[in-house]
Amino acid sequence: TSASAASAATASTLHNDRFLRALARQPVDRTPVWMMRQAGRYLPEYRAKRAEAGSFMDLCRNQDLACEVTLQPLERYPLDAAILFSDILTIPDAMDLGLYFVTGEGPKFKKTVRTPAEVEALKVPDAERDLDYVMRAVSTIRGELNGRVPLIGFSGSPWTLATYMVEGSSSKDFRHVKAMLYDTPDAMHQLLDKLAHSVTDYLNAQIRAGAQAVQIFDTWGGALSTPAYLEFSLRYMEQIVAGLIREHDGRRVPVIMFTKNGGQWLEQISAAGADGVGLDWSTELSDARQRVGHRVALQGNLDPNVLFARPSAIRAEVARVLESYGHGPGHVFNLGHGISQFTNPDNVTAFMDALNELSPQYHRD
Ligand code: 1CP
Repeated sequence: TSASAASAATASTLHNDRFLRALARQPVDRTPVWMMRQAGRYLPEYRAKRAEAGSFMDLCRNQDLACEVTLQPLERYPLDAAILFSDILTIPDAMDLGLYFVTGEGPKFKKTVRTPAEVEALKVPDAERDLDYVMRAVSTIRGELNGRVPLIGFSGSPWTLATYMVEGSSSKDFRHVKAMLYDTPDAMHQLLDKLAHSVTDYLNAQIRAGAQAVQIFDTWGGALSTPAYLEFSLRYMEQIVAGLIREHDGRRVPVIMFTKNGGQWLEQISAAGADGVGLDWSTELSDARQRVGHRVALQGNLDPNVLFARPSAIRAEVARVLESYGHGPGHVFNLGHGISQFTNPDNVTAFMDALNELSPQYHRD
């Protein structure tokens, strides 16, 4: 197919490798940047495509539409990476839990997983077969990017996926999943182990299809106590990282681990085998850098809600985040969490302008 031919042709040519260099803690001319949820509802062109496609999952399942919306933010902004347009909930969907979306309420599942018998019955999907639409999107995007910037693949962490599967929807208090964790820890471990195998297979399939880096989103790890985080979240991410393809097409495939509200566990997270660690805005980069030493690159951590302020305030915060990390390599600029759907796209322009003007000085000797 044209997509696989194109990706074979571009395997060795990457015109902008700042993002991969920063993750390898190699020198760059300016700080690379991408934004969590950079393709999405804050962009009018995304809303138009989504209306045309029908539902969100219709967008994800069509490789040409998924490719188009992946590239939309790159047409507007000087981003240093693209991220696959998909969702973390594709895995539980492939486990036949019946994912659907209710406007204004977010994701829901027809079936939940709460008892040992329900965990036992759960199948581990075969990513190449059951999530083939994701792999088609990855190779289509790689072909269309044509080496412009690297493509990031992603998955949810086992714990974060489990919160949706057990609760059956988004949650604020995680009551069912925490009851399960404390009442039947063995069943919870079995669920997380199945998810860890599923995620490993899924990310490796994305890497084989052309993803040049992968990020594990542990959005809800920060809701756990310290011992529960180490036992039920970090341990399974570590298991995944140990099973990933780390070199493909002659290049290292870096892994980024992002636990929202995980700053207090940075020492343990940075020892879990990832190349980069994502930080939300509650952890100061200067402090984080001291704590991890040279073990990992750091990604983050502008508060996404700074983008609701005026351009001068956005610029001041971008300056502060750059100064907090300080001079030298190893910083990937990002938001501390996903961009809000209510963000004015012009404020993102102000963010990018500030970053590109202010960051080069941090990369001179
Ligand atoms: O169009 C729509 O109405 C759907 C909104 C939407 C979008 C644009 C959802 C539903 N998912 C996505 C895309 C998405 N989700 C991406 C790719 C886009 C990009 O980054 O450019 C990624 C990486 C995700 C990851 C994701 N989905 C996470 C982890 C990251 C995070 O923000 O914490 C989580 C928790 C989800 C679940 C999910 N899917 C969709 C929504 C609205 C949610 C969040 C629900 C909740 O808050 O519990």
